[in-house]
Amino acid sequence: STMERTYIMIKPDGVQRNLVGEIIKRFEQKGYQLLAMKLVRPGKEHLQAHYADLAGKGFFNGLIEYMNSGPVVAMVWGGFNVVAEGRKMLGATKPSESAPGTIRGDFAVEVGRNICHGSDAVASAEKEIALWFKEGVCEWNPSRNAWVYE
Ligand code: DAT
Ligand code: MG
Repeated sequence: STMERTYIMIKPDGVQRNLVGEIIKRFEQKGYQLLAMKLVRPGKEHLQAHYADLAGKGFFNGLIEYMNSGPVVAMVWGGFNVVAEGRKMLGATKPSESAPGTIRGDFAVEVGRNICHGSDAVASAEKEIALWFKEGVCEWNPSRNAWVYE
């Protein structure tokens, strides 16, 4: 579709397993633009707000415990169709269904330890960016854009 922004997060297991650089590398090499990034441990209330849509699920409490177990890397990436393309790069929610070559397909085994998050739609991306980056993001014009976009 169009130029978009998405919220990408490296979950506590991704941080603990030293996959931060690997995951950032894939988005950076693809040609997407880093707009914001921080290492944070925001607490349960914030994580419950992030996953509010899943509050009725049986795995919700376990999900919040897992997400609260250590710092996460919160990022905003921009680019053409980056919401859907970013989800493709992460792979299916269940690593057992994630294709090899995707982040989850290459580095994760279980759904409850799937190492990364990506917004599922433009509207939820904007909601998540507002939740995680109340301070706003960084506006800049990458000089490489002329070599990524025609
Ligand atoms: P995604 O992260 O691919 O957007 P989701 O929004 O449906 O998937 O769920 C959010 C997270 O919750 C997911 O990354 C891992 C966890 N989760 C989802 N389904 C689960 C299940 N059936 N059992 C355990 N954890 C699950
Ligand atoms: Mg989701």
